Amino acid sequence: MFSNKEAFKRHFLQRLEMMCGKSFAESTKDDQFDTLGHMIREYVSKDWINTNERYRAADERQVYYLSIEFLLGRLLRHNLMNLGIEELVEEGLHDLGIDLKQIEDVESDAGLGNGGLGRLAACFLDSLASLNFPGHGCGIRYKHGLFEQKIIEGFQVELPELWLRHGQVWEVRKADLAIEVPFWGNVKVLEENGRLVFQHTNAEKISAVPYDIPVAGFKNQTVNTLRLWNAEPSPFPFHKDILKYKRETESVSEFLYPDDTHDEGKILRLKQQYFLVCASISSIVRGYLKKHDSLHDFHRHVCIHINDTHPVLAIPELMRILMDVGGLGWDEAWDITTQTISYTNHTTLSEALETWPIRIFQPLLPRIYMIVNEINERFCQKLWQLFPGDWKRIERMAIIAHDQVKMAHLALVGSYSVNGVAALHTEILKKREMNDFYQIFPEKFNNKTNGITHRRWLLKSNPMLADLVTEAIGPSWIRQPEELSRLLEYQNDSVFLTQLDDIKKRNKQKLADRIQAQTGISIDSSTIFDVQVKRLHAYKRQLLNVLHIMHIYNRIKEDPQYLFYPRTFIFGAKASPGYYYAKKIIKLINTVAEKVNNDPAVHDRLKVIFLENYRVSLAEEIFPAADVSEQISTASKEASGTGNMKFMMNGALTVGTLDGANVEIKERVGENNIFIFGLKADEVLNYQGYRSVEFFHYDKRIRKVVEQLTNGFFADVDDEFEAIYDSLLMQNDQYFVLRDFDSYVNIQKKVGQTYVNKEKWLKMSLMNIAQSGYFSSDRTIKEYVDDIWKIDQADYTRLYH
Ligand code: GPQ
Repeated sequence: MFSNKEAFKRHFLQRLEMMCGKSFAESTKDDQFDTLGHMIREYVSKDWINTNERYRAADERQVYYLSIEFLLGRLLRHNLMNLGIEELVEEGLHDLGIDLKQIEDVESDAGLGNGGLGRLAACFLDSLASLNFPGHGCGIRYKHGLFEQKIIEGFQVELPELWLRHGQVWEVRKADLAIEVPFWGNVKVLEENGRLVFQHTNAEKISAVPYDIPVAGFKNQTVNTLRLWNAEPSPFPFHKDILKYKRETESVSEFLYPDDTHDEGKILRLKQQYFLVCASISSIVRGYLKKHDSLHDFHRHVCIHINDTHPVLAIPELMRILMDVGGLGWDEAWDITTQTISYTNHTTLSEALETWPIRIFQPLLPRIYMIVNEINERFCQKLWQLFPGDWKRIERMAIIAHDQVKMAHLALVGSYSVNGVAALHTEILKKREMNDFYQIFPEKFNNKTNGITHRRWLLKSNPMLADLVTEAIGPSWIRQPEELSRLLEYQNDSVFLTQLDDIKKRNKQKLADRIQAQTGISIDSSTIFDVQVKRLHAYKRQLLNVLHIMHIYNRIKEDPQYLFYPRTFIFGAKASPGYYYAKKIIKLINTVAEKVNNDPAVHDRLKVIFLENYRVSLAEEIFPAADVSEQISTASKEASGTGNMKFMMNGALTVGTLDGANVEIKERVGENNIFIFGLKADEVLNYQGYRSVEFFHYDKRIRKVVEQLTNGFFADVDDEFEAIYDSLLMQNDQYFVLRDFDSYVNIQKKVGQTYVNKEKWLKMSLMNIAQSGYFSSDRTIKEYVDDIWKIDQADYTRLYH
């Protein structure tokens, strides 16, 4: 049906009438999207089946990437592109009077994630498939992904997100493959033939039903699987209150990250984690046993990767299956488990490391708790042998301590590989946060600097730039992104640089049009587009950006002649619904925007835009239009960042601290092609005697902006920003905002001065694009494959053409 344009048109019209029961003339955009989506899904089926058969026959090692988040975004154009039928479909639809762009807009983002961690998982799936690796995702099919953000009078308001409202064209429900997941109940210990047998009795069972989404590689006929589990009532529930049971069951896959301030929410989150793990591992084992008659060699054929600690129960769950179902003894089960599981850590912030109170864990997962307890006992014994009498150390390192189960410790003990997500981050893990563990398991630790799929973040989202690149250096960069470095030949080519400039201008104008349509605010595309888009968090320091804007505003007001290259500051950020402080920052950004945008005194020089509901599809419009990329976290706090890479790949210049992957970006582009400022990680980590009030007293620029938070400067919101004021002065500015203020103001001045020199700016921009190939997730995935998963590459090299 996609063999040529005419055949496509014919099939499309036929399918549309059959599916929707109406004529083409009566059909809506939704109908057209659905029809096209179903056609594509069916089209991939053949390759999907073939891929699975190929993997089965080759008996290759397969990877399962377990993640509580998969932030996929939209899939229509992505699939068309990867299947190599984009042009044909676009033209065919055009003949029928349909604009593919409009059809694309019908699709809701699959927003099954929060931010970087979930988007990384989505990029990895794309790279795995595009490189022909047998790697699949396992996640949860949340009914509601991350909330939809509305800004009302400057405040964030959260609405439930309804991505499944119109059904999902990409998924295939496989009810026959459902798995029963047990919760609560008791464990009976029996003795059978001199062996202990553990029976989980009186459990409440929830049915996990898989919905499979095909993950098509880039023009290579490989189609891997993302399996998302849906929670449904078990077909044979023995339950007194059946309605309550149904409600409670369905709630397990209802929301991503339910509010966990109270026990009820905590239980739900832990339930989700076990639900994901139990269903995924059971289905992996079931598949494995189709080809093998025992589990002794399981680890030779299966890798289970856990994306942060949310799926760490994979460790005791695999132990349980190996022992209770497979009949293996503890030692063998432990050997297999610890050769199967690998783990990625995504943060050094200790407050972000998960722990669960025993009082919740034990009753909900009685058998799993027994196993964790045993792992802990054995580990502590080992520690005792290594460090006899060092109680403090053993207490620090124990998996269960102070009535809490520490998930990161379980991950460190039960996996064979632990990786950080950028060089600096991994060093901090080894030297500080996880140093105790590094001392006893140095061989487990390794770094895998994050990456992004250049297919979505350049080829798809910035077609004009992608075409220019291909015209210049040919298409090889699409399969080998490091080839982008050949663009350096064009550094002194003024025609090329002018084209680069022209594309940026057009992308900026497109974003300006969208902003105008959405907010009614008109912005000038010849100003510098200075962008900070990411989750809202104190450590990411959106506040530093805002205080700088307030300072610029003050400067222009004091001195209308103040030399300042006109700028449009653009923000996009969701705050976690329970994160009071983050929500205050959103209100502050919007309040500053309101004031600045309506003051004729700064009219042509300063604009502030807060883009509502930041998400993958919006991000794809923003990165191509950015001049400046704000990566200004307090050094040592951002594990890697991945937005930084997307900006770079689209030619924006980074204003950043030496944090996360910014360090490696700087190494690649050289210090003259990036704007670095602020304290370094070791300075932050070893800072002695910081007193933020001193900066407030001695720097009058700081005093002025900080006072403006509460002195009636924003007339109608007098006490709105007290919490922010307090964080800076009363709580001694934990994230060194005031400490880095001066350095930030200076570097921003340099940004403005550099931009004036258009040619210089364009050369810097080109350098960033040219060096961005390293940050493709293809490189990252190859490193995971070579160093961690050790997948046999024989087949892949042959197929990778
Ligand atoms: N990250 Cl722990 C998340 O997006 N969510 C999380 O819960 C944790 C980390 C991010 C991290 O902050 C970024 O620096 C990384 O680039 C990203 O994970 C992917 O590794």
